[in-house]
Amino acid sequence: MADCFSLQNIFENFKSCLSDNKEVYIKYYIAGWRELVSFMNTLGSLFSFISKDAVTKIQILEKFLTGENGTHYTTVQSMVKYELDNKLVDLTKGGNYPASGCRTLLRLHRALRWLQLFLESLRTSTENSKTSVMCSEAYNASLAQHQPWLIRKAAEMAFCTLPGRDAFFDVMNAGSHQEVIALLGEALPLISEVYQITEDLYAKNNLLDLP
Ligand code: 1Q0
Repeated sequence: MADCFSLQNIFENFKSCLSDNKEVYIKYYIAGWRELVSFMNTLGSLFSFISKDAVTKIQILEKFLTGENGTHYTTVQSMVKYELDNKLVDLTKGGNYPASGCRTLLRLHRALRWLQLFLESLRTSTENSKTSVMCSEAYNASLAQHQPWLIRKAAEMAFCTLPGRDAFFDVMNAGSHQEVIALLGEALPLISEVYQITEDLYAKNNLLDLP
């Protein structure tokens, strides 16, 4: 796994996410997450509860995408419209659709905010910066608000085992540190755009708090 992973692959997928009229293709969105998960799998077993959950969510979306109503799941925009028009989304707990596409993608969307913050702090970090600190700051400013105490503690424990900044740059497998930083600079605006488009769409449809 570690051998075939590269930062470039992740970014290619997020780049392919955006259609000409700025819709977000679910196919590439989940392909980007698959790459991230394969990277996370190289980080050790303390991360496996995170990657398992991410894989479950990816699989739910894949199933919709390849299912009989798959054409409605081409983009995040078409999914939101289809699921809302057909009342396939639980707006409160305890309904018939606890694993809708909308709520499942929302979980990955929140994690994308974490990724954006974390990569931005990696990009602007200095030799003395600690990945564990960057990671947990990004987490506290994003995902942590949506997660219970026990998960937050388990996540914090896993973050403490992250490799140091230099080793981290190396496993990203994208050349020298300068090259990694340059690549991050190119990629972050793309990730931010995908994030913002999804965020605006969810906000407009009152979907940001789906249970
Ligand atoms: C580098 C370290 C990676 C750290 C990942 C930070 C995310 C922490 C998330 C911890 C919680 C995961 C456990 C499950 C939580 C679920 O309860 C929650 C909500 O779902 P639900 O169904 O209960 O309502 N699920 C989630 O919030 C989804 C979380 C998905 C996280 C996916 C993270 C994938 C990360 C990949 C590694 C990124 C490496 C970054 C550097 C890459 C550079 C090339």
